[in-house]
Amino acid sequence: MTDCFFTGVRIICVVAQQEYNKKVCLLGDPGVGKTSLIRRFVEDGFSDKYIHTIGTKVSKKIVEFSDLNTRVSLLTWDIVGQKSIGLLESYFKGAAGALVVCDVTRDDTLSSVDDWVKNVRKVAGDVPIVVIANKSDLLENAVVDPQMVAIAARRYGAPYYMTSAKTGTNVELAFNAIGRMTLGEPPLSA
Ligand SMILES: Nc1nc2c(ncn2[C@@H]2O[C@H](COP(=O)(O)OP(=O)(O)OP(=O)(O)O)[C@@H](O)[C@H]2O)c(=O)[nH]1
Ligand SMILES: [Mg+2]
Repeated sequence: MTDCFFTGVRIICVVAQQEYNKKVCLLGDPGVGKTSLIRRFVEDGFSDKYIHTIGTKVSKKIVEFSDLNTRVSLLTWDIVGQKSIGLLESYFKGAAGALVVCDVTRDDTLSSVDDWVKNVRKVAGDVPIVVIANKSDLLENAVVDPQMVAIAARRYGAPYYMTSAKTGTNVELAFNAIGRMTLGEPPLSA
């Protein structure tokens, strides 16, 4: 909405900030770091303990895109990484986008990315995707080649980010990217 005021000398127009709520799902095999990425993004924290997610947890963080004069309440949906579609249907419903996560120390988690993208798009439609290759701090154990991540991401028209929930590297960038993409805007590059 735009309000205009006549001050006697000039007309001043104030464009009101736009506000949106967007649901974004975290997908990926068990243990890739979905819960840890959300914790880093929302609370700026990390724990080495692995506690399987049971049920669904929704967290909220407001993101400001000043260049777009827009605020987005990102509702991040987290569940355990099991692929049985019946269980996941209600989780995917209404998603405006998805962050699909693999673990750079486990090759099979990159192969699964394709299934996760298909499953979410089957329910939510052709929503924007961001591919995340997580645990980039574990350099000595890395088996996933960033080039392979790039090739996978290109198939979905998605950007990709090498992240570490442990150190925080690129986490904010990846979540901001999906936020912008839910508005139909391109992501900022890494
Ligand atoms: N070194 C390192 N460890 C990580 C990172 N992200 C997550 N972890 C660890 O990996 C394990 C699994 O992380 P979670 O965030 O629980 O994984 P998840 O994908 O939510 O797992 P499910 O809920 O079972 O699907 C935990 O021990 C985390 O501490 C990371 O970036 N670097
Ligand atoms: Mg979890």
